[in-house]
Parts: sequence; C-alpha cells; structure tokens
Amino acid sequence: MTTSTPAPTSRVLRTDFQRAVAAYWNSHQRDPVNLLLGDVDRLYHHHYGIGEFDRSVLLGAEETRTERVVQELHRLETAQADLLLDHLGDITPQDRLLDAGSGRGGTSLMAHGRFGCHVDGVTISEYQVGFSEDRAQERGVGEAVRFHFRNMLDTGFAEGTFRGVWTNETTMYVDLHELYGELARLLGHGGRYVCVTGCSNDVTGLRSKAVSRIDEHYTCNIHPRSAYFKALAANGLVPLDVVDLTAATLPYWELRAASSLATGIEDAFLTAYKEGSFHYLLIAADRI
Ligand code: SAH
Ligand code: GPP
Ligand code: MG
Repeated sequence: MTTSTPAPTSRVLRTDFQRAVAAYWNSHQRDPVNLLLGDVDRLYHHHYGIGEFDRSVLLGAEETRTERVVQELHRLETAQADLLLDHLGDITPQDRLLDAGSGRGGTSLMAHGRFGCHVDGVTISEYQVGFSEDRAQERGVGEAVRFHFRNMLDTGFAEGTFRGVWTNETTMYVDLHELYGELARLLGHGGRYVCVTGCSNDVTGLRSKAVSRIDEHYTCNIHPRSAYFKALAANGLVPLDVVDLTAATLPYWELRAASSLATGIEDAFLTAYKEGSFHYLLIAADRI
C-alpha cells in the first residue's frame, strides 16, 4: 500500500470555507456527468473540455446518442489536460510533479503516463483521495502516483521538491497570494507552474450575474484575471505563455447543453463566455 498515515481533518481544513468545499467534493460521489465520462478509459476528470466536437454525434440513432456524446465530451476534457501537460516543458522520469487540487486524479495519471515520473496529487476531499488511489492501483502505478489528503496552501512537502506544479481548475477555491507563496516554495529555481482556470474579465467590470451563478453552483470564488498576474509576480512566478482558451471551450459547453448530461450550469458558462465577462485561460510561468 502507498497510503501514508492520514492527516487529521482539523489540520488540513482550517476555515469554514475549506470545510464547505471539502463537503461539496465529498458529497459528489454519484455525478453521472463525470463518472460516465471517466468510465470511457477510467481517467476521471473534474474539468472542462477544449476543441471542436464531431457534430455527427448529435445525429444518428437516438438509443446510442448519449454514448457518443459521453465519448466526445471525455475526449475534449482529456484534450484539455493534454494541453496543460504540453506546457510543463521537458520533464524526465527523475523529476517530481505536483497536481494541486487533484480531484479524481485523471490529470496526475496522464502526467505519469506521459513523463514516467513520480506525481503527487493533493486534495481536501478524503473521498477523492481514496477514489484516485484506487485508480492508480488499478493501473499498476500506485507507487509512482500518490494522492494525499492535504491542503495546497500548506502541503507539508519540502522546499524545492517539484520540477513542475499545476492547478487544473482549482485556483477559484483559494487565495492566490497564499497559493503562489506555497507553490513558489515547492518549485526549485527554473521550475514550471501551469494553471488552467476560469477568470472574470477586469475590462467588463465587477463580477457578472453569470459568473456569480457559477460561483454559487460550485461553492467557489472566481478571481479576476488581474489577480492572477499580481499574485504570480509577487511570488517570483514569471509568465511565459498565456493562452486564451475561451473560444476553444465554447464547443464543449454547446455539446453539453445539447445533451442529456446537462447539469443546469451550461447556460451560465455560455452566457459568461459570450458576453465577455469570463475567460478560460492557461498560464504557464517559470519560478525565478
Ligand atoms: N484538478 C482536478 C480537479 C478539479 S476540481 C481535475 O482537473 O480533474 C477542484 C479540486 O480542487 C477538488 O479536488 C478540490 O478538492 C480541490 N481543492 C479545493 N480547495 C483545495 C485546497 N485548499 N487544497 C487542496 N485541494 C483543494
Ligand atoms: C468542476 O468540474 C470544476 C470546478 C468545480 C471548478 C470551477 C471551474 C471554473 C472554470 C469556474 P466538474 O467536472 O466537477 O463539474 P461538472 O460536474 O459540472 O462537470
Ligand atoms: Mg465535469
């Protein structure tokens, strides 16, 4: 077994907000939109997709439509994680990587598959730790890919442990200054940080109604775009690539909205992206 002694809940979850976020993820155990997609190849994601979808999946026999849509949504979500990993740079099997807010572990397993290195995932949901550990064991990579019940604001790993760190749709749950202080500590000089996030647009002003609906739906707190660059700069993390993925994620939301898997939040994303109050962004930065 690779499981270490679990940390006491009170040490990992330090605020009422963190306890509410952990409760949200601990209670998400039967979410068809995520489980059906993950069942395709047993890589389970809690993030959104990018790229055009094959319009023919919505045509054709009705009995098999959901199955086609599931495959297609999953393909787009996996493409999102692949793009994130593309931005980590040259990673060798000797390096270590950290998945900060690891969900059900999909991106961590993909990173190990691609780079052959050790990957650690941290999440504040004990349910997710167990679920991801089971997926790693089932793939026979339980030694190399490990999941921990830890807070990404205070991970307990030693300084400079990681060559690369990413946050895949997790930064809306934390204070960015606190997070980047910790991630900068964990990365050695020249280490790479990659973020995929949804952020509000400073140009259109304060939080739009659609962005507020997304916050409410997921118990999160979407930050403005400017907050990312301020917090990165303040913590020695220097952006190298900034990619606006807004146009690339719209097809994913259109497909979701047209499918029987829609959860009710699709319109808020489509409205926010189309009115320009919200962007889907990838940021890659180097630790100097
Ligand atoms: N990155 C994953 C999951 C994204 S969902 C994926 O792409 O599939 C958001 C995740 O952030 C959840 O796993 C949640 O537990 C985690 N999270 C939120 N706040 C956290 C914190 N303070 N420390 C660690 N993980 C946190
Ligand atoms: C959820 O993924 C992602 C988040 C909770 C973070 C919020 C992200 C933003 C870009 C605002 P999920 O796969 O659990 O959501 P769903 O169940 O809707 O597919
Ligand atoms: Mg999902």
